[in-house]
Amino acid sequence: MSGRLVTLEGGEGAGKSTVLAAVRERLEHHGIDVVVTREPGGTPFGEAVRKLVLDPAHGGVCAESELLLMFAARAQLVRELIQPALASGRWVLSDRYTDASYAYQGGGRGQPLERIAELERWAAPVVPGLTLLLDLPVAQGLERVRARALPPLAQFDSTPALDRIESEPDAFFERVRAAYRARAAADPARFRIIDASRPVDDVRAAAVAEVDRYVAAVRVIA
Ligand code: Z5A
Repeated sequence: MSGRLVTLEGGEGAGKSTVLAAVRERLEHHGIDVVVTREPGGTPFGEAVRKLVLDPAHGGVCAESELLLMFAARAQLVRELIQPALASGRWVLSDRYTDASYAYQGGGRGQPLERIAELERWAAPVVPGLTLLLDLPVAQGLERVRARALPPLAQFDSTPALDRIESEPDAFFERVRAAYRARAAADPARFRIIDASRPVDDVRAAAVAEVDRYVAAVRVIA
């Protein structure tokens, strides 16, 4: 089998990190050699960009800068990790990829989708074979993230430590969710929507079942 790119997407607190290990294990169970990465990040340069772009100290960063930084990190990741891995027959499992730019910078910030598509064609031309979209109501996801971000001594300080994007208002995340769902509806062959509002074990089981179906389909083609 040749290499494939599998991506996990979703809004805040959807459970991507929680599901990632199960997806990786399932791919390995099928005898697939998997490289796991994340966005923004995944390379030393990309991780430095991640720190910069999520730093709440940069509250005034404009949407154009944010979009370009996401693609700067991604261009490096594609060339340094994704393309070499796929070329050697390995699979890549990424916690977020280009769909996140359509959702956050497109839906959330209102950047033109055609501009994002142009950046994608130029800087990140690798298309995922499977994208698992973990979808849940915004309020439920934010509740999870805010609970996680509470400091250890929350009885003395109840201000959650949120990054720059997590600090956006709820309406921003409603637009992000709508943009993700629109992308999934437009490309049902690639996307699988998973109801992430359920208990962790159910979400993991649904993700693993989608991985099984995808691997079986790829083996038929190969
Ligand atoms: N971003 C962007 O704007 N444009 C781009 O192109 C890209 C990214 C690539 C960093 O991403 C930020 O960058 C992100 C989008 C933006 N926005 N922000 N902020 P990230 O993926 O690193 O950060 P994140 O989306 O904020 O990840 P997250 O909050 O860690 O979400 P998650 O990985 O989906 O969730 P989790 O860590 O697995 O779970 C969150 C909490 O919920 C945790 O305490 C779990 O124990 C709990 N949880 C998880 N699942 C469940 C279930 N099923 N039930 C109950 N509790 C659960």
